This record gives sequence, structure tokens and C-alpha cells, in this order.
Amino acid sequence: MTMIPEFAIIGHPNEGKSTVLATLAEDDSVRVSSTPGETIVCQTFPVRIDGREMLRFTDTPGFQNPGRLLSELKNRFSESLDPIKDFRIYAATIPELHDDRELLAPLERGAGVIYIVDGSRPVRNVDKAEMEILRLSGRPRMAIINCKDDEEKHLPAWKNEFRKNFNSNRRFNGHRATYAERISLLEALKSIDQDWQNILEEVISVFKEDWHNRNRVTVDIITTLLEESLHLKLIENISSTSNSKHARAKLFSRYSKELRLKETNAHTQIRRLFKHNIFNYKLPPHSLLHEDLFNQKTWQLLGLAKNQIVIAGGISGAALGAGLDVAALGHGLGMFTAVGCMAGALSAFLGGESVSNNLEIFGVSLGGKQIQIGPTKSIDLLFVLLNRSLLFYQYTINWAHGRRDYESLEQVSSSTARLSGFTRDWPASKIKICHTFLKSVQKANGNGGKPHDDFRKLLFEVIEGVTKKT
Ligand SMILES: Nc1nc2c(ncn2[C@@H]2O[C@H](COP(=O)(O)OP(=O)(O)OP(=O)(O)O)[C@@H](O)[C@H]2O)c(=O)[nH]1
Ligand SMILES: [Mg+2]
Repeated sequence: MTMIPEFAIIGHPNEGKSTVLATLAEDDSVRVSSTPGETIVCQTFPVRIDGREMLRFTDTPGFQNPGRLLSELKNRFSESLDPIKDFRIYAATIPELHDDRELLAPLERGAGVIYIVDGSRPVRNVDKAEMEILRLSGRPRMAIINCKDDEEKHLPAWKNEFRKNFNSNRRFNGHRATYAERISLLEALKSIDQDWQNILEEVISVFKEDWHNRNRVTVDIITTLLEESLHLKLIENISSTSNSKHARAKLFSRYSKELRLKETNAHTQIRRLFKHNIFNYKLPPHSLLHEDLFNQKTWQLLGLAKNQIVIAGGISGAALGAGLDVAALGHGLGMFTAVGCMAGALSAFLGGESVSNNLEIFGVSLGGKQIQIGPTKSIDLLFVLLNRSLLFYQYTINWAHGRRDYESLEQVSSSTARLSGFTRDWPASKIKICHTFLKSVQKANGNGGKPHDDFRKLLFEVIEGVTKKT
């Protein structure tokens, strides 16, 4: 049986211990609260990959009486082989030592120490006592500076203390840490004890592979969403007595509802894949993802740019400039510019006005007793769904598991920096791959809607190119 390394997350109350743990273990079930003393018993969070436990982190209560704890340990130091164990026996019946006794439990069983401090405040005497306790424990230990705000003037003083008491120290922000920062923290943990070096080496390589796999699964989820959405076809029967306008309205509403549902399902799968299971993180207030899938702004910002439509349609820019109807090229904006919004387009369509042509991009056709919608001819639908999924993916991987809200408005705006999608700078070659995929889905209509594997593979690779850069 291989030994599973355990690290206890220790520190003063309310410094962000549980936050750092949640982020490191990618576990959003960890309780985080602005009230000091939230954590009162130790709780171990295993980190599993494919069901195999690789590592465990133990959350602990904050130090209550570090001064007293230090002198109790020092008293036992000269005559006891295991001062921590002896102290824990002694403190079992003393209520005011409950938290201090509890937080030492993982050390008694051999866990390593990750000591957390909020480096944006000055070093105090209690902190020095805490650090000395940990040094006396003799366990391998690393200090982490989790700066709650951007104040840096106290850092040299903290580092000076850390050098005396710890094997290693790092900065790590429980709210903002990325995947790469998590890996580099684990890399640093290797150095605090030689006995852990090999096992942590293995853990890191399994983590890296797992991350790579999750990204590939994400691309697969997005490719499938595109395939299924582009292929979606619905038929409504019109009986001789029924109202055909009503049937068309019903059909379009079913169609848009199904697409929204497919999109939501795909995004939920991505969220789960990145282990955001419990806490439903918030998208920035003015994220485009709050807009409806069929909203003009969404299509303008996330659809193809004009020059890209030209590429996709294989026509000259001059023809476009000369006022050629872009809707004819499968570009949904024509529809929006004609009537302003999808609801307007729909009512115009139902009213039989000339803009009805614009709905052809969704493959609406009327034939005898049936009306049909889809498979779509709109390449924009592909781009809108693709960009929205990539936006969602970007928020998801950058939302640390310990974070429960936005810290400041500034952060909100920086996380919405990318407003116009991921595909705006795509060259002709990539747009053509998307176009070929769309055509292939249309042709596969009688074939269960599965486009040729080669076209799927090409699209997969183009999307993977974005996730590798994100
Ligand atoms: N702005 C900011 N707030 C943070 C950061 N880390 C933690 N916090 C907040 O600080 C508060 C305390 O965080 P916890 O993780 O619960 O702290 P703790 O050390 O586990 O606290 P106890 O369990 O009470 O000892 C919460 O409101 C967190 O959201 C950070 O990096 N930046
Ligand atoms: Mg806590």
C-alpha cells in the first residue's frame, strides 16, 4: 500500500485556511465564512483522481491560545518523547484548549504542515508563537502567504519569520490561484521532505494528465453540442382545422427552447468536470452569458465578424459592400437588423412579411401539412454557441474553489475583458473548417446527423487550440 501524503492547513482564525484548502483540493464543499471560528473540528478532504485517493488535506480550527500552547509544549519538551501527544492528553478536559488540541491532531499522526497567514497585515507576537509551535512539532512545513488584499509592505517581515521557522514559503492566493499555480505549489511541497518527493512527483504527473484530459473532454462536449444543435430538426403538423400561424409560433418556440436546453446541459457538464459541484459561482454581472442565446447583442458580439462572413460565404467584400443580404449567407444579423430582435423576426415571419426569408437560415420550410425547422443553415449559430461555451469554460477554470464571491468591482470588469468572443481573429482556414462542419451536418441529415469523422476531428482540433491558450 502506498502512503497517501496528508497536509494539515493550520493558522490563525479567519486567515483563509479553509479557502486555500478548497482551492488546493478543488473542493467547493469546504465551509468558508467571514466569521472567525468557522472551523471548529478537523476535517479531512481527500483528493481523488479516477476514484484513487492521491493526497489529502486536513482543515483545522484556528489557534486560540498560541501563547499558552507554546509554553505547555515547551514544558513537556525536555522530558517527553512526544510532547504533542502528551499535550493532547492533558488538554482533553480543558474546554478553552479545545481548538488548540484539535488542530494538533493531524500533526500527531504525522501530517505535514501548511501554515496560512494573511500577509497584508503586520506580524504580531501571537503569530510568532504559532510559528514556533509548528517548528517545535518537527513536522515538514511550508508557510503560505494568502494576501487578502494587495498590501505588500509587511511581506519582508513575514518572510523573515518564515525563514527561521519553515522549510519553504510561497505566495498563494486562495481566491485567484490558477491551475498552474496549484501545480507549482505542489512542486514546492516536494522539497519540504525528501520522503514525500517521489510520491508527490507521481501525484503531480497524474494531476497534469487529469487536467489535460478534462480539457479534451470539454472540447468533446462543445463539439457534440455544436453537432447536435446544428442538426436539430423539428416538425409540426398542420391539420386542416388548425391555425398555421400558431403552429409556426409553436415550432419556433420549441426549437429555441431545445437549443437553450442543449446549451445549458453542455455547460453543466463542463462545470461538473471542473468539480464545481455545490457552490453555484456567479458569472460577472454583465457577462454576455446572461443574455439570451437568441439576443441581438449576443449574435453581434459572438457571431462571425463581417470580414469572416465573406470568407465563410466565399464571396467578395465588394458584393457585401454593395448591399448583398448577409442573411443569404447564413448570417443571422440580417434578421436582427431588419427587425431588431428574434421576437420581432418571429412575429414578422408569422405575419407573413418579407423578412420571413431571414428565418430560412434556421431551415424553416413549409410543405403541405407539415412545417419543419432545422437543420439550420446558420453558421452564426455555430459561432455563437462555440463562443458562449468557451466563455463559460474560461469562467469555470478561473473560478477558484475557495472563492465564493467577487471581491471588488474592478475584478468583475477584468473578468469580462473578452467581450467579442474567441474566434474574432480566426484566419480563413479555421472558419472554413467550421463551414465544412456545418455543411457536413446538413448533408448528414438522412444519416442520423453525424458529420464525417474527419470533419469532426478537424473542428475538435480547432477548438482545442483555444482551450490550450486559455
Ligand atoms: N479578499 C479575500 N478574502 C479572502 C481570501 N481568502 C479568504 N478570504 C475571506 O476571509 C474569510 C475567512 O476565510 P476562511 O477560509 O473561512 O478562513 P479560515 O482561516 O478557515 O477561518 P476559521 O475557520 O474561522 O479559522 C472569508 O470571508 C473568505 O472569503 C483572499 O485571498 N482574499
Ligand atoms: Mg476555516
